[in-house]
Amino acid sequence: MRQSQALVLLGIIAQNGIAKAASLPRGVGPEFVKFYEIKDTFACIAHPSIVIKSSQVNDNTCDCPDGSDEPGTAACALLDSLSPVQPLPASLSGTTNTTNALPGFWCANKGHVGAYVPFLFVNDGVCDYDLCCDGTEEYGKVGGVKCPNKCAEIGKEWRRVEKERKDNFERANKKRRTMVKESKELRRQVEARVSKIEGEIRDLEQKEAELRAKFEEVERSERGKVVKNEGTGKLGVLAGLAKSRINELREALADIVDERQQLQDKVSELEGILSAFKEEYNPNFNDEGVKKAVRAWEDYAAKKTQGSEEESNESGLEEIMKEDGESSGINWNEFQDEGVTDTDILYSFEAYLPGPLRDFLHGKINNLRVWLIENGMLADTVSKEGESQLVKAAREAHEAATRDVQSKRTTLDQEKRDLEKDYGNDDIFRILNGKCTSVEAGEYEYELCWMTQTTQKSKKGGSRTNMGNFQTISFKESDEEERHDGKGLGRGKRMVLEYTNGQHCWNGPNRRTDVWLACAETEELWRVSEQEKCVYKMEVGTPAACEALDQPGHVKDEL
Ligand code: MAN
Repeated sequence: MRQSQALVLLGIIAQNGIAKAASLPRGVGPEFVKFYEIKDTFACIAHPSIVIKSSQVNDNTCDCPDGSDEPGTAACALLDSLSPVQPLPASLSGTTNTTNALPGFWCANKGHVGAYVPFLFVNDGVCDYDLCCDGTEEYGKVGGVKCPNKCAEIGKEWRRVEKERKDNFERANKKRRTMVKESKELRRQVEARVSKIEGEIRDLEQKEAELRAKFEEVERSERGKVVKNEGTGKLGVLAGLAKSRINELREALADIVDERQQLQDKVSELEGILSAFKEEYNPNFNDEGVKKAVRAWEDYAAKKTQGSEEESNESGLEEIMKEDGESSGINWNEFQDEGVTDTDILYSFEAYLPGPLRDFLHGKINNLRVWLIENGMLADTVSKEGESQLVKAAREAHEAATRDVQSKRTTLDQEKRDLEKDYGNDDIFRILNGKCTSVEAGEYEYELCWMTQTTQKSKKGGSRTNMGNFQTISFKESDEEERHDGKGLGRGKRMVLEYTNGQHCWNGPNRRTDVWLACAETEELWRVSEQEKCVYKMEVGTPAACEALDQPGHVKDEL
């Protein structure tokens, strides 16, 4: 008796669509399990106020307006917002949202990756192995179709391909890390240049100020027709200019000597290594390469002992680099303090005056003349064309210094702008900056030059057409099938380098190119297409784009 009651109960459970034991209604995906728990009734997922009998689940009739009562059949496959209004007891308006609450028929695909199959594919007489390798979507045997479970072999092949992609992705990522290091080093070099140039500018500005003062002084003195200078007379001015030039050259020489010393230290270190190598290598091993290296070292060492010229050069350089003074180099005072002025001939009577009085008088006359000229009482006889050699030299020296400062400032601005430029995350495109990669497509050869411009050139010849200048980095959504060779953008967010404002297109816009990037081990311009007239799309593989996790080939651990 007890046994027969139990059988009846089992029969009831078996009739119900909703799972009464461990099993679920056919086609329910893992995230929807909670809606199909053991109950006698079923509440439509998007309309829980609509409750139907659990036996109506998967009975091949669409009862819920959201199709959730048919997870395992194609009964609600054609639900869409254009469907006629459903009679809905719980809806006051009588209208419903007719979007299906379920994404499709769930194929568990044990041994591979589970997936949803569109409801229309359920029992349509076709084995959809690309989505449903276990063949469970064809349980109706429509037209005698039965789909054997192929998950073992499909899953194995899928894992092999995914592993290969994952390995590729990891190698590409490793390359990216190297590129990041190289880019960082490039940035460091630019920063070092910036601080060096800033120092040089400070020195040049100081020199420029000195030369300006000197020039103004010379000019002022010339106006009064009395030349009085740092030293006196033209010779004094020229001596001053020559002195600063020589100091400059001496400093440059000192820098070069320093650099040479560093290189010599390195050579000595390498010689030490080779000498130890020669002593320690085992001549009994018949390694031709090692023997050759030892012989080469011996020849080098023999030649080296012959030349001792370096030292004498060394002492010559030391002598040149010594500060100028009475005992070395040029004694500038001799030239600057000569005590002779250009107007001494005119004013030679001064020569008969005692020294201090002569200087006093000389200064006063000069100042008076300058004052008279500056206040318009005496004609300024010195025009630029008619300026003396002395003023000319001082002016030119000052102008040259001004030019030097300006050119350094321009270089500094360029370097600073470069530091501020957006080279992408981790400055990654710094290392690619200016490098180019090309591909032939149709009648053109296309070229992408990183961070500068894109161009096309007809294979028949002619000049390059600018297809855009690098403008900015953006991100866009790609929705492309993944390719078997991995050379494609796939699906997901992709980095896009926008090149705009290229050569004007006849009857169209200025050319522009969107350079779409995907992660790849090597830099490669995969393909180019003209999306619309003079608007181009380049698809490019590069390790630089390997940072995003949704890149094609990136494997999530789904198994
Ligand atoms: C050239 C090329 C083409 C472009 C036409 C537009 O032939 O730049 O890509 O479509 O000009 O006239």
